[in-house]
Amino acid sequence: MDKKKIINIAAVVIGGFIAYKLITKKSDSDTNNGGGTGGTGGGGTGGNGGGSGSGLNYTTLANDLFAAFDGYGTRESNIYATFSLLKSDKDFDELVKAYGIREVSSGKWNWTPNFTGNLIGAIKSEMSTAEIAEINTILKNNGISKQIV
Ligand SMILES: [Ca+2]
Repeated sequence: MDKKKIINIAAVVIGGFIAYKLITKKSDSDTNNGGGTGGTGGGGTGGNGGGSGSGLNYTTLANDLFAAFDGYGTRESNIYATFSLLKSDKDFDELVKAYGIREVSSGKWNWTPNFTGNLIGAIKSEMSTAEIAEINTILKNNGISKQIV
């Protein structure tokens, strides 16, 4: 085998390899045609959360309670009515949160000092043990595990 023949064989092998690559490349590009679409869509916008559940306006309820405490005496029936609207522990917690810390006047010229504190403290300041027990009964009957203690 002389050198010329080896070169010829090499040329054929290389030529064949190039031809093979060209064919392979063509078929690659054929299969790739039309690929790569998709990917649009995406997941929608996701809704607006769940609302507050009971639809109660806790600020209004807290204001009603404050009005019932403030000044001379206490409007107990208003307080019972407000607590009877609560239907869950969350309602109770939200009401306490909405009330925050307030100063309840003991009444003009009243020697008793004003009470400043949260809802639970105001109830204990304004109401008797029996009245607090009445509120706790209302809470329990409404399926609320919280109690005023
Ligand atoms: Ca009062």
